[in-house]
Amino acid sequence: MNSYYNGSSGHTAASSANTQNETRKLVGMQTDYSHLFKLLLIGDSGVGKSSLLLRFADNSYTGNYITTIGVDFKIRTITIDNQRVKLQIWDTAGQERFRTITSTYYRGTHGVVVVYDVTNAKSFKSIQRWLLEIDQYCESVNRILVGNKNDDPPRKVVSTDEARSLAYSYRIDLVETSAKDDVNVEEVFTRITKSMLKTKAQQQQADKRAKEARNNIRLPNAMGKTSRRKLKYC
Ligand SMILES: Nc1nc2c(ncn2[C@@H]2O[C@H](COP(=O)(O)OP(=O)(O)O)[C@@H](O)[C@H]2O)c(=O)[nH]1
Ligand SMILES: [Mg+2]
Repeated sequence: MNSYYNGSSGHTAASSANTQNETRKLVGMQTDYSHLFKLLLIGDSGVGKSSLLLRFADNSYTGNYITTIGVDFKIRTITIDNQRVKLQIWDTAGQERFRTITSTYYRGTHGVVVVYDVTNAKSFKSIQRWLLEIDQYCESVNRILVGNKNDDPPRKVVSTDEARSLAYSYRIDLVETSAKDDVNVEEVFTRITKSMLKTKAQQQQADKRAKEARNNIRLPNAMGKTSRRKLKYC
């Protein structure tokens, strides 16, 4: 089944997935997953974002540029530590060429896969700019750096060491992949999903502690109202 959704309907699909989940909970029905995460693929045009998504979601590959006009996301559910995790993975519809990726695309995101092409130095240079953009839109989000097209050693111009040191300076993981030869693609999504699960558990703990603290002390603010500040994520 083709799980791509067209244009703006993707948002409807995303929110309707949440609503469906809520409805199922209300009527006591079982969902086939315990967690739903939104992931984004970000990076220069041509680095292989759509190819990575096709490989991960459909286990297929095409040697052509994939025109993703009007495309929103693909879904795959994976199991980690006995937990079913549904990943809703969004691909840019080529907007990255015009640098017009907007806050709408980032909204509600739990994780971002930031991709460069190991055979293209310019795409690696862009990484800092992409990371900056992610920071602008998301206060707290899991990120992973991916060096794709790592399947033709003579053409490789971004060394693993160079990429590793950039990843280290941003405190993020680096994985070198090949969507073409299916190398490390599962690894990328498994790793970031583990991080998202960890973050979610930490947030739930923090929320619980904050709730307990609020129940103990309610500090009035200048307007005499009780403050209920909530952390904003994406
Ligand atoms: N050698 C090689 N080529 C790849 C790989 N992934 C994608 N490509 C090619 O790179 C081009 C751009 O890929 P695409 O997925 O459309 O890039 P996007 O613009 O980032 O979505 C296509 O010709 C792909 O076949 C890979 O892992 N290895
Ligand atoms: Mg694409």
